[in-house]
This record gives sequence, C-alpha cells and structure tokens, in this order.
Amino acid sequence: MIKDEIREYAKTLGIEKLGFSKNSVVALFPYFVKGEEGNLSLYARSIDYHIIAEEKLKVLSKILTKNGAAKIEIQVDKGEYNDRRAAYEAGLGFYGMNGMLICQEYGSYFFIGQIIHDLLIDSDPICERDCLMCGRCERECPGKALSGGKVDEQKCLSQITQKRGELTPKEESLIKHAKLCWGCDVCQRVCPHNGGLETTAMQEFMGDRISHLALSDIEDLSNSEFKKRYGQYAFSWRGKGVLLRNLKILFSEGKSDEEK
Ligand code: B12
Repeated sequence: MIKDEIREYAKTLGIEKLGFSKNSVVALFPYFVKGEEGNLSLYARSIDYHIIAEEKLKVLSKILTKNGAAKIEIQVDKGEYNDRRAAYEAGLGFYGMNGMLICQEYGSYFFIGQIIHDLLIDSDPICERDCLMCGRCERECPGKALSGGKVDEQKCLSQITQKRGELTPKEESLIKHAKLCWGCDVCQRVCPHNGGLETTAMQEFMGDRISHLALSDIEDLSNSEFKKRYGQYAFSWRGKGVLLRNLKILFSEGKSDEEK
C-alpha cells in the first residue's frame, strides 16, 4: 500500500509522525530541546527549519512521483496553504487554546511540512484527543493575544518581535518583560501538554545552536556580515535591523538583569 511505503521511507529520513489528508502528505518535525535557556525563541535556535524540513520532504516526494504523481508542491510554513489545518485533517494533532496544533508525542513543539500532490490517497482519521482547556496560555500570554483558540496577530509578542519599524512603548515593555529578542514561547511554555517532553531525536536541529544573542554579537556587523554569520537561522529573515532594535530594547538601561 502506498501509505505504508511512504511511512516506511519517511522513517528512514527520521520522520516518525506522518499523516495523510486528501491532497497532501503531512509531516511533523519535533524541535524541543530540554533545559536550554536563552533570549531567542526555541523554534529559531537551530539551522532554519525551512531548510531542514524542505530537504527531507524533497527526498520523500520521490516516492510520490514514483507512484505516478504529476504535480508535487512542497510547503513548509511559506506558501498559500494552512499547515495546521493540513496536519489536523491528516489526524496528526488537535488545536490548543493557544492556537497551536498539539500532539501527544511532541506537545506543540513541532514544525509542519506538507507535500501537496495529485494522487488519490484517503485521509487518515482525525485525532480524537482535545485540549485540556486549562486557560493558562490565555492568562499568561504577554500581549493578551489569545482568545477562544484564535491569535490576535497584532498583539502576539512573536509578531511584535518580528515586525519592522518603531514599536510603541507598550510593545517595547512586552519585549523587555518577556526577555526575548525574537519570537515568543510563553503560550507553549505554560501549556500542560508540553510537560515532560524529551529533546528531539532529529539531530539536524541539534547542530550549531544559538540560544542567546547579545548586542555585541551583531551591532558591529555589516548587513552582509550579518547575513553570512546568521543567514541560516530563522531569526535572521527580517535582517539585522529588527533584531538590533529588539536587543537595544532588551538591554536598555537599568531595566532587566538579563542585560550583560
Ligand atoms: C502567520 C503565521 C504566524 C503569525 C500569526 C499566527 C496566527 N494567526 O496563528 C505569527 C507571526 C504571530 C506567528 C507566530 C507563531 N508561529 Co506561526 N505561522 C504563521 C503561518 C505562516 C500562517 C498561520 C495563519 O495565519 N493561519 C491562518 C489562521 C486563520 O489559521 P490557523 O493558524 O490554523 O488558526 C485557526 C485555527 O486555529 C482555528 N481553530 C481553532 N480551534 C480549532 C478547532 C478545530 C477543530 C478546527 C478545525 C479549527 C480550529 O481557528 C483559527 C482562526 O481561524 C503558519 C504557516 C502556514 N503556512 O500555515 C505558521 C505556523 C502556524 N507558525 C508556527 C509557529 C511554530 C509559530 C510560533 C510558535 C513561533 C514562535 N515561537 O514565536 C508562534 C506561535 C504563536 C501562536 N500562539 O500561534 C507553526 C505552528 C506549528 C504548530 N505546532 O502549531 C506553523 C504551522 C509553521 C510551520 N509550518 O511549522 N505565526
């Protein structure tokens, strides 16, 4: 059966959780690493997940081509399709109150990648589990961005750290308070579904990790030096300016102990 063939091959690529929704093969890429402090969000500390996941899916897609697929499209994050929805429809997880897709094995600390194809493959049954609905994510969210499973992008600290331009004093204080210069993990950190997770078995996420940035790491770099040094990390996609702004806020006079 084609599903078994794909699953078996995926395993040889280190992909353990894979599902099928009508027109796509959806794979999860767990990235949790235990006990690692830092001021970068956990998702951005390894070599860019787009690179890692896309490479694996490209190899995996050969099986689909071999089985007669004429149209193949690989999407990891960037693109027109909704990755969470695809993973949900492929039975890989359930929606949390924090808007994240969650599964038993990885909690919410996984990336989603999909191969959109034109073969006829049945969908897997959807996941029966549900969010505990404890509400911790809503209560602890720095920007109070969560409500009823939806994320108000304008209020989400992850978005605030990633957007260009000048920030309002309120947005600056959110960065300062959360002690993060890129992304935000608060709604995941407080989530009981993420309790007791083990470090990812995907070795690709373990090499050359950067968990912390200091102002001195980037302030004297030219844009091209910055790109050369950090271009393979997801926190660099907006360029040096946004990170520098955030680090200046984080390390500004007398406000937090994280500074030096
Ligand atoms: C834009 C975007 C963002 C924006 C806006 C986020 C948002 N609105 O959710 C910002 C920059 C804020 C962001 C932040 C983050 N993101 Co983001 N983001 C995306 C992107 C590109 C599109 C998401 C989007 O706008 N979807 C449209 C909305 C309408 O759909 P939705 O997200 O599925 O939300 C709907 C469902 O949750 C639905 N819903 C709620 N409950 C239920 C229940 C059922 C049964 C059903 C059917 C539906 C349902 O209601 C929501 C509104 O309609 C996706 C990749 C992609 N192409 O899909 C990644 C993606 C969602 N992000 C991801 C990640 C990792 C993050 C961060 C954790 C990064 C970080 N540490 O800073 C945070 C998490 C913030 C949060 N709590 O969601 C992962 C999530 C993996 C996961 N396990 O869920 C994705 C899938 C990327 C990937 N391919 O791995 N992100």
